[in-house]
Amino acid sequence: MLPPHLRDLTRPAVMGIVNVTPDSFSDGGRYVEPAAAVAHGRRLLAEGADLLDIGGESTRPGSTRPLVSEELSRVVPVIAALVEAGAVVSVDTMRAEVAAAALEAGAVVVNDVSGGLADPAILDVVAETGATYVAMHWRAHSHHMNDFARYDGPGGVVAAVRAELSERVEAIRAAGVRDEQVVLDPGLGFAKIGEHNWELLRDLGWLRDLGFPVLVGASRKTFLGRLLAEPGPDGEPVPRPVEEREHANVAITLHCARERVWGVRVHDVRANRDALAAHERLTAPPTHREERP
Ligand code: PMM
Repeated sequence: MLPPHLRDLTRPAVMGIVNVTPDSFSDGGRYVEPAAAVAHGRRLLAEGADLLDIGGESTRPGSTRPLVSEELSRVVPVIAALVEAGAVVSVDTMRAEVAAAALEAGAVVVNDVSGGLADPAILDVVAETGATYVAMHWRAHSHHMNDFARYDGPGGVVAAVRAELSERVEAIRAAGVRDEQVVLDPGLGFAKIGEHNWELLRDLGWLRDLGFPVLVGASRKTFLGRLLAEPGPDGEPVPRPVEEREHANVAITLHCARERVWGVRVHDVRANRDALAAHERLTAPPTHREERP
């Protein structure tokens, strides 16, 4: 289960991303050395991250999977060091073996982008340990996920993602995981084109209504790059570089706050925490009566 202080927040929890990978689309290679990843995690903590999401497998479109041994050696030492530094740690993995080792090293959240489809045994690990489990909407591994970005049935992408997440909830329950352990995520960019992401985000009631806390990960994704594209020398639109997409992401974070989302998964913790501080202050009940002139 989530630590109590993260269950009762009056704003979305800010999950800072630490990708210990050579090839993530947003920050691939920058934190592949354990010491660099730990330093980055500490920086995100100092900026106010409520929890850190540590991953050793890139899910960028087209990427190939690391060996289990590679994934383990990337994430476990970084998790241990950041738990030691006082962080609440989530492990971003689709593998039961990695989830088990990460929990052993002190992680308390398993963030599984496949929602238990890639390695169903991960659900047994979650059931046995009582860890919090983020189940994201997913259809296929990254090397071919774009082939599955079709939502032609009635109700389009929203109806399909809701139905597929509901099926995952049934499988998660069947494995013995308790509802209090579960968080759901719409999986922006995973077997989805930009239009699908915007449709899913517009009004998150469809997801909230499933009855679980919601996590949203829009940070630096391709659909924001396309939104902010400008014409290049040949007149064709050039996507905004990954590190220049944060203002748009912050707008999505504020939308998530209004939509009563439980958490946002972000690269730039400072920018998102600052925006949420202002939003919280604006929406809090007044603390004092206006003074008379
Ligand atoms: N996106 C990425 C990786 N892990 N986990 C969850 N729960 N939700 C997401 O949207 C998500 C994720 C890919 O982004 P990255 O390469 O910047 O980490």
